Amino acid sequence: MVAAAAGVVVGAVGTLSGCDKKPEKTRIAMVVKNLGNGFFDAAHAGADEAAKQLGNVEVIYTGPTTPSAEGQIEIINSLISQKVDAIVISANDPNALVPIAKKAMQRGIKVISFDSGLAPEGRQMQLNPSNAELIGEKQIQMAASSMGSGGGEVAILSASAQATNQNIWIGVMKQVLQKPEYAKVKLVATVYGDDQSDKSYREAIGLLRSHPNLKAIIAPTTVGIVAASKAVVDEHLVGKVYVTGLGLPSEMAGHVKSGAVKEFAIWNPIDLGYAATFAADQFVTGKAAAKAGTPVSVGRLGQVTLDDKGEAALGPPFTYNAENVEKFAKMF
Ligand code: RAM
Repeated sequence: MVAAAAGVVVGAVGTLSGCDKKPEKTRIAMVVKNLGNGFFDAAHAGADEAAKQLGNVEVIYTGPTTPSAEGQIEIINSLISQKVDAIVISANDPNALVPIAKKAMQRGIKVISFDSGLAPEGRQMQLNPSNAELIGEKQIQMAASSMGSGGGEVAILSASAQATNQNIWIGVMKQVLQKPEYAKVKLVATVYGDDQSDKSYREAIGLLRSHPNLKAIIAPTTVGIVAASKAVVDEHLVGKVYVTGLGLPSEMAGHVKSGAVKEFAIWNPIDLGYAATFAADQFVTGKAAAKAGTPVSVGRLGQVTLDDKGEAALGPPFTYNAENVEKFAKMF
């Protein structure tokens, strides 16, 4: 890896060396929200697995240091001049990246968004980890069952304010809270930790101090859920405030043990990175097309079908608790 511009790191592999000859390998760039996030490290491992299986694919793993659309725009510009074959991106903003993504597509680069999507006009396909309704509802269910039958105040600690995926899930959560069975669950605040550990921790402490009756924090981000759990432990609120949301078993096992978390959920991030990379190669080789109803192969995971918005989804999220978290902590 080399620093290509202030605050932006671009993988150095696969640059054209002095001549205009196109490299024989298919180069797929995975652009993540930001580097240093264990969730995306796992997705990267999945991308490498797909590349190995496909044989002729090289993965360029890259992303800004902090999750911003500006950082990703700069990176995509550089990938366009490197003439990569495909960009697989988890977008920091659904709309701000559309013009640069369009430019990439005009130059023949296939653009697939995964995890956090781009608006339809900015990509050939969006691969969701799971169905958004399921993900949103699951988190409300977990918070309600952690709080018990009396319900109480709940707050959301999200990633960055423009993140496509978190904003969709928060929208679903707000709708689910209208259901009569959640009448006693009251959402009192939504704050943003920008998928940065320190900011997420500060926001969590802020929630705990400004809402003394808070009974649960839902963090629909693997970075936020760790920070919120630590804040609950540090404020001596274990047993009074429960944290739940989306986390990596490897990062959460200790917090299930501490009692800050009873249960949390996630899908397999290795599979998600694998499937997105495999699908990108299908577009590069002309085996897949951006058309509703079209099946796209995702290798060992079978195939997905594009809906009328060009989206497809993998399986349902899985729930982790004291009984199974250690086992999965070894995987991701
Ligand atoms: C963080 C990122 C990612 C999200 C997971 C659950 O790692 O925000 O986009 O899918 O959490």
